[in-house]
Amino acid sequence: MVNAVQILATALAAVGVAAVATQNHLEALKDAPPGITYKLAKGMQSSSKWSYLPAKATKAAPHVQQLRAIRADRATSFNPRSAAAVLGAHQRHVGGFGYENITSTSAYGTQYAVDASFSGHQLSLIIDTGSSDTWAVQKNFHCVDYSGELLPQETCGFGEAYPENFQYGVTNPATHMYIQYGDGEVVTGPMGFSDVSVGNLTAEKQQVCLANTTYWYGNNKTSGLLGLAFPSLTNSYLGTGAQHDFGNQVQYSPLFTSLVGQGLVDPLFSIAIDRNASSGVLALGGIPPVTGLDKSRTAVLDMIITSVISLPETAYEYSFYTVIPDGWSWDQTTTTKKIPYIVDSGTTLNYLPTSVADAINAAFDPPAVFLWMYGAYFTSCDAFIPQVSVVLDGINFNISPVDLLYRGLVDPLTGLCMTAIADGGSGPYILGDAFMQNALVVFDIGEAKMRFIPRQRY
Ligand SMILES: *[C@@H]1O[C@H](CO)[C@@H](O)[C@H](O)[C@H]1NC(C)=O
Ligand SMILES: *[C@@H]1O[C@H](CO)[C@@H](O)[C@H](O)[C@H]1NC(C)=O
Ligand SMILES: *[C@@H]1O[C@H](CO)[C@@H](O)[C@H](O)[C@H]1NC(C)=O
Ligand SMILES: *[C@@H]1O[C@H](CO)[C@@H](O)[C@H](O)[C@H]1NC(C)=O
Ligand SMILES: CC(=O)N[C@H]1CO[C@H](CO)[C@@H](O)[C@@H]1O
Repeated sequence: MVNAVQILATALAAVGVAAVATQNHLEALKDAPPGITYKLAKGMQSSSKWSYLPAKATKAAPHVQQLRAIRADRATSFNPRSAAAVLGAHQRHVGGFGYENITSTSAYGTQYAVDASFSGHQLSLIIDTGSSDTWAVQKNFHCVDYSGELLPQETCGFGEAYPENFQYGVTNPATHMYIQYGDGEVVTGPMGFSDVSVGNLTAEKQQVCLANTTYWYGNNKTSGLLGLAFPSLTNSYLGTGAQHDFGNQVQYSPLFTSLVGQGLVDPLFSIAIDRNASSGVLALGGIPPVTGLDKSRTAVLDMIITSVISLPETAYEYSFYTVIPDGWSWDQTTTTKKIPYIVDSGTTLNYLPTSVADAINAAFDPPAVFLWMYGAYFTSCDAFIPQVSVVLDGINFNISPVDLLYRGLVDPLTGLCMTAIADGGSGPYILGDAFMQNALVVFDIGEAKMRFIPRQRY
């Protein structure tokens, strides 16, 4: 017998490629960079029925949770789970040219934390749209280095460890989570069940991990991570320790899938990032009550899933919500080449194809120049800023001039400031916070659509 949760899990797994590709945009999926696959996500309803959805998808969500930004504040630290970092690590691995230099731009990785609770105990968790498992570190965990050597717990940089055990005990049979994130971080520990609350919603008996061994670059504030990607990316394996190969994997219903399966929310969530990435809002089941939305102009795009093909020795499974814009326009110029872009709040800058990044940066006055040391473009801190927009579903999403030049990010040698338009090399490309600050992004998993509503606040 197939129950509703299974159907949902299958639908959310997004492994299917649509039978009919109706848009010429989808031609763009044929040219994936090495090590990357694109798949069109499959929704739960047939595509002929989605005409009623724009209204539904813009319904206000009562389940809103504030996000707090945690910025990397050291020259050598960055967010190893951002799309830029994951792809960079991967491309280094396969020998491609990609984002090698991003590690030195560090200060521009952003993480967002949300207040959640495990069986009523409040925890600050990083939200991650690229992975699916939800976990918190347990009290007596082992902090290790890349070789498994034991380090003092503080080295891993967690906030408060979760002091209790699983509310409903461990899974039967015993399983453990083993996840390796893009830049090498590893988290493992037993899996069990607890009530998990976020945004005033509680998933009962949610499968989670209480991590007992971690190789982790923490921020000293968060205790774990809340994964918002697909069930197919869950990393649970039979047994208590050593075996975590594909044959041992047992897929389970991750947090958001459970919230939907338990009838608590519609299958969509949305994220609004505030300017300067100081905070934001995660809304479950609808859209948050944020200001400046122009709901008359909602862009609706096919949801594409970009996966990093995992190599046996890396074993990371990361995947990203991706769309194909119509193109870019800046000043009097437009480009209409259709290319997939990952939408990622964990990446600060926008990463564009070299020719487009060059052209937009040349439109600053004085023109921005590429500094290899940072892998980014810099121009005078009082430069004239061009009008730049990304075109989504025929709608121009202007990127505010405030988001195009970081007046606070000054190269000490030249005194120049960094722009938000970076070179994405061979791709995939990224719409990061510099874009997301100008839109509300709706991840409509039920319909396999990404919806964007322009947002202006000045
Ligand atoms: C972590 O938990 C597993 C059970 O999943 C156990 O076998 C292992 O010994 C524990 N490791 C540590 C360091 O506590
Ligand atoms: C939580 O949800 C309940 C029921 O939906 C509602 O009455 C209550 O006001 C909500 N609380 C918050 C803090 O949003
Ligand atoms: C966390 O705190 C330790 C000291 O306990 C410090 O060395 C480290 O730099 C801090 N990490 C971050 C990301 O702030
Ligand atoms: C946000 O950015 C604007 C423009 O760069 C700046 O004027 C403002 O002070 C910033 N706010 C914060 C809190 O950093
Ligand atoms: C600091 C650093 O590693 N810079 C490198 C960035 O990437 C280019 C191209 O691969 C190298 O030439 C730089 O040395």
